[in-house]
Amino acid sequence: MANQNKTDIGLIGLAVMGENLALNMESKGWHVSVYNRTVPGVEEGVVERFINGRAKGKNIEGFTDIKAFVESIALPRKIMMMVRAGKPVDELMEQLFPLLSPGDILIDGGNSNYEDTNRRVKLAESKGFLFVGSGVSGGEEGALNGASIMPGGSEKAWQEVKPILQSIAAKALDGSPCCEWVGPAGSGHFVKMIHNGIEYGDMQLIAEAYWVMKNLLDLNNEEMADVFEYWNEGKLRSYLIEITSNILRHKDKAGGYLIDKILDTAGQKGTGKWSVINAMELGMPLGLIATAVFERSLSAQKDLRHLASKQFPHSHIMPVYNKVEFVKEIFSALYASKLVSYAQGFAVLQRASDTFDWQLNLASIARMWRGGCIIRSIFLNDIAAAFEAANKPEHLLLAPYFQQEIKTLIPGWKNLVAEAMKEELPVPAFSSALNYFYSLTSADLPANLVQAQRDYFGAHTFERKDELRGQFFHENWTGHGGDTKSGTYNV
Ligand code: NBP
Repeated sequence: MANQNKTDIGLIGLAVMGENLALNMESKGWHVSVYNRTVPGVEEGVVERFINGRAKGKNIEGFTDIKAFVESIALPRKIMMMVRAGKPVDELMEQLFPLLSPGDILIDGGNSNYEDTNRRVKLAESKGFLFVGSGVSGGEEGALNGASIMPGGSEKAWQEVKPILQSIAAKALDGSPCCEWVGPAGSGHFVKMIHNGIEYGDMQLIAEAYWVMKNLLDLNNEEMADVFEYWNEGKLRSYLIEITSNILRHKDKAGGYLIDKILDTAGQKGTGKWSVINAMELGMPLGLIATAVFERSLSAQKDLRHLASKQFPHSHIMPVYNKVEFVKEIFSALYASKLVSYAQGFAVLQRASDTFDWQLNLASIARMWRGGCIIRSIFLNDIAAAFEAANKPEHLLLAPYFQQEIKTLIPGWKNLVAEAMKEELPVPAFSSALNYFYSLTSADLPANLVQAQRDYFGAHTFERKDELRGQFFHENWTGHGGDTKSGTYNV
């Protein structure tokens, strides 16, 4: 590379992501410096273990001294931090600042909160450095062989980091790297957060499809795996559908299906929750992801569910279904609900872009998610195409292609939800999506009554159908209330 003595990039944090990213970079021809904090007696030897192990014989230099590490990197330095999100990133930045030169670039590849990234971009720039907050998706495998990388922050850094980040990114089927500049400030981490939220939604939807097949059709694991395998050849083709089929077929050492032995309590690390909190802050519906997050929380209340199930045993009519036709309805519910989830997620991205003036390119984001990441799927091609159309749709579901798709899916989708409700089988994400769809497509909703109630008890005012928009009225509903209005504001 350009400078024979100095390295091209430094990487801090040799846990699972950092190690694999360093190896990925090296395999693309980059000369890499690595550093890991050494906690005496606990983490001693992390760097040595890597250098003498997986990095042996490779163009990777290991450092246990942070100053020597920084000095080993060519100017302007590019230093990628792959450490635990939160305080560790701030601590590391404080350690690095005195060692850096003007124009050096810090890249945070961890799952940082985008508001932290907003703050860090400003802080680094105020000191003459550049800061890139980049979501990285794809886990261990993606880190090693190609991840989906979503960088945002100091735009001046992009030309410098682009060759390295694009070289280690996954490639979509058309060969384009799943890494493009997202936008300013914390936009890269915001996009990664919504990616993770969508991942929660996809997983819940697939779980519901599995649950309906198992409980209403009595399909066995192999039969369900066959259905997912078949779906993976069509419009639902995606990483998560593919692994679901593999999971259903998997037998443990004792010879039984492992899926039947796994306790039904789901964990979470918080990015789904963050997506929902931020959507609420922006005043945007993100009901499908919220449902997925809450279903994980409810699943974790195993003892309570056990107790409640004894008191309210579900009654099943158990009609005999035409299995082939019913599987088609499950497909409709899954595909339509997935469309709703992505439409909601992209609408949140658009609102964030407008609110924070990020100028997000939604088509480019959809393309970045086509490879490397957990939600990769061919369906993202259609989303990119919809956002690239000359007449950009107001909402993804209003794009001509998706309008047609939804129209063909509605009969099966609503029938499936109705059947599941009659059989007392929970399908919260399928039905949340259907309710959102019906609300979205209702010119009139009962919010007039909500406004009347708000005005009745709190003088919160309302607009009228028979007056111009933007005028707010208060009614003296009881005859003994005053005329004083509450201020109009949104929270
Ligand atoms: P972890 O999230 O488990 O973080 C461990 C690393 O952080 C170690 O290298 C540790 O150093 C370092 N670290 C900590 Br903890 N505190 C530090 C401090 N104060 N100063 C310097 N270093 C510190 O590792 P990971 O699973 O590889 O994930 C790295 C980042 O990537 C996280 O933000 C994670 O959310 C994100 N991410 C992870 C995945 C995944 O699949 N695991 C996928 C996508 C993104 P030590 O060895 O000295 O303790």
